[in-house]
Amino acid sequence: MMHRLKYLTAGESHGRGLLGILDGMPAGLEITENYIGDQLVRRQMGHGRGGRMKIETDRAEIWCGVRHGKTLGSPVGLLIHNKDWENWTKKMSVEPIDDHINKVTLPRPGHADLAGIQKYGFDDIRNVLERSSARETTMRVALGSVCRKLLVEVGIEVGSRVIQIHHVKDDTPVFEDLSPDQLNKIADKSPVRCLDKNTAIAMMKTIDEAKANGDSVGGLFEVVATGLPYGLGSYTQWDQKLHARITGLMMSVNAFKGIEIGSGFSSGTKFGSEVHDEIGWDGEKFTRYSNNAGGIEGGMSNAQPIVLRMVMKPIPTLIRPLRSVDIHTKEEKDAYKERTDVCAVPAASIIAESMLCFVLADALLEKFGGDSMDQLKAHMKATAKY
Ligand code: EPS
Repeated sequence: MMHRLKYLTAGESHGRGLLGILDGMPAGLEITENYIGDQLVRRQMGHGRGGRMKIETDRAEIWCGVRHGKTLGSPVGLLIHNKDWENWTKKMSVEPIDDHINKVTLPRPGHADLAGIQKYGFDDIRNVLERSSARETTMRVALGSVCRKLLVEVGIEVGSRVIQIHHVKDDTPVFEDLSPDQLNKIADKSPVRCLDKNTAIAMMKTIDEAKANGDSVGGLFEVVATGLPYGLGSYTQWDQKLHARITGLMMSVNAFKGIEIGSGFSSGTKFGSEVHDEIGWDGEKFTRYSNNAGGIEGGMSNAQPIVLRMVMKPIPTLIRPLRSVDIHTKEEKDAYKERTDVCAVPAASIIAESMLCFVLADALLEKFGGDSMDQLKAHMKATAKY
């Protein structure tokens, strides 16, 4: 789904750390560990997070691809150490060990556990859960922030906010004159990344109640991007379509179960005349009277803000576990439980921002090209239409 950029992550949740490579970035992009670190801090926040986030202070080291603060055009390599590793050196030892290690044998409904052991033929669910853990999204946010920096340099901003936790909804519309950066500044001050203070309090109460019941909750969030030119993506082939590329990357994130673009599912209950965004002319450029399309028409950006909504299911590790079966004895027992998050929806909104940054940077480089930032900017100045 990526055409010009490539990225790969590696690493187990309680292993030494996470590795990431981003290939295809042009030379001359200014990037620092502090810039990446600011995004990692945002991913660690949120009411309802578990004990792990108290242990980690996620920080990405730039190992390669950058010299004197600027990208070289070579692959950018990042490394994030897991602080928790020191508590897991035996259980997660790379070398064979003689000590007895308790195996995880009770698959959690909703997690990768059962399908994972069947697929790989493991007798210990830990071999599955270490990599399938959402810990991996730390590296996605780190690499995604390099893409974000490229977008910022050409005037594209990406932001998000939480609009629902369990049954508690925030119906506050985002004002048109609020930029994604301003949206993030307000949302980041809320422990649940929600714009309305009273709704945020109700959301936190719901999270606390779920915690008291040994349960977990999911929710919905909105992601927006502004400053886009016409024509990212294309209508000419299935894998060129911008919305297919966005949804492909978004749905690769743990626990993301659905995505809407613009007016999304609600457009199924409306007439065409109510859904499609009428076109105007302001003397210099085309304008729109609405943005129900969410910034994408015919698989291309249409110079309007991209507006997406995603749903995250409740995290499947439950402190009051569901029924399961021991993979060795076939006895019915409660599922495996371990330290977990009651709610990770605020963090999920940051991960979704990062995924959108990958797609937009990729589509931008595909359309405008350039081996360096100067070339990319010159190509955009010469041909981009807004
Ligand atoms: C996460 C780290 C994990 C979990 C969470 C996300 O750390 P640990 O397993 O040590 O508590 O907190 O992942 C899950 C709940 C899951 O089911 O995968 C992180 O860094 O975001």
